[in-house]
Amino acid sequence: MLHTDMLPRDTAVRLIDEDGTVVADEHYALPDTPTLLRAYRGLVEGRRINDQAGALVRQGRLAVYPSSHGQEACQVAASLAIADTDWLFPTYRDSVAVIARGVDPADALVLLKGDWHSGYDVREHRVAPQATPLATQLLHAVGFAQAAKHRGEDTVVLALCGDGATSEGDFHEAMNFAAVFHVPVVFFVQNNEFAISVPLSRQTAAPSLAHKAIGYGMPGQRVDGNDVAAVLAVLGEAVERARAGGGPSLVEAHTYRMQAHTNADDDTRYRERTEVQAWAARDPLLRLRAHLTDAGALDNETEAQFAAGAEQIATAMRDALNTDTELDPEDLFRFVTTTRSSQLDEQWALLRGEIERSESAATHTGGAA
Ligand SMILES: Cc1ncc(C[n+]2csc(CCOP(=O)(O)OP(=O)(O)O)c2C)c(N)n1
Repeated sequence: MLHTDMLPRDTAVRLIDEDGTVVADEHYALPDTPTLLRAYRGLVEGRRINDQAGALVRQGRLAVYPSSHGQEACQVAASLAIADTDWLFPTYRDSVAVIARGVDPADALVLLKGDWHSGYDVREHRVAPQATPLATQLLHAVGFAQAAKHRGEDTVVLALCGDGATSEGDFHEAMNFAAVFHVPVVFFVQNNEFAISVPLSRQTAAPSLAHKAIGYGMPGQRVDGNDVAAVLAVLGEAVERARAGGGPSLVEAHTYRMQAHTNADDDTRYRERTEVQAWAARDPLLRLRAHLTDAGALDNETEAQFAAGAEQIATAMRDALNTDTELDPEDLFRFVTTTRSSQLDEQWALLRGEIERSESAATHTGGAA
């Protein structure tokens, strides 16, 4: 590959404009209508999942929820761009991508309820646990993809991270190892402009995050992260390159986090409302809806069907998360290691003693301890 082929374009790849008009591209083709309709259904469901999770936080049913409102095009494209046999390595903000991949919403969200570190079987849908320590999942993804390559499998790993995570040492190590050893991994950076309150301008002085790729010796591309068609096309090419033995690449999607970092954050302290409003006009749902409607591919009936499907998911989330769970405190020690160490036995004995003391105190005082 020529060095210049590793450089991203000067502007992000876009296939559908903000008003729904198709943009002709010399290299990337617009996905076909059935794929775009499937993506649109994913966007409708993703938005509903984000709204429902936010409501569950306000009701005290979830401790925290990092919303991907505004980033749904990236979430949906990430799940659609890979094959069932591929693997996804997501972050805390990628619940919609995890659910779009087939994980039960309630199982994905119990982590944020505080019940489990990861409430789903990672093997069932080939989705690694959602990582909170920034960029650690990138190293896991690279190691996993390298192992699959050694076993002779054609598995591709799609590793997600945010703009802030690109400043971590782990990001550097993952990129470098992947490029040197030609690992079948695609790094997908959702640049949503902020790492909590830190803007992109304080994160990097590079022309774009995609430009970092050439420094490691892999291709980088930038894409309009609110254009699901473009994200699908660019990610699709990167995934197929990796599968064909062409090695890793980096895709940077330019998008925007429409809500605060989490419910624990007040974004009015570090960004202007006018900026947020300007991005509302670039909403990924509105754009694809305009395109599909103009193309005669989306009518009211289909729209109502998608909305009803999304409502069903929201109802299932409410039902599952409004149910009080009975947790066994010993589970804290059960699943740490395959064989329980004497230290863990000791810690469990200490905790069990505490629990028994507080229960007997409650019985003697005739009420809660
Ligand atoms: C190693 C590490 N350092 C710090 C944090 C605290 N932290 C949590 S989210 C976050 C911002 C991450 O921003 P970005 O990577 O852009 O992702 P986004 O939240 O915007 O999706 C930070 C600093 C962490 N989780 N892990």
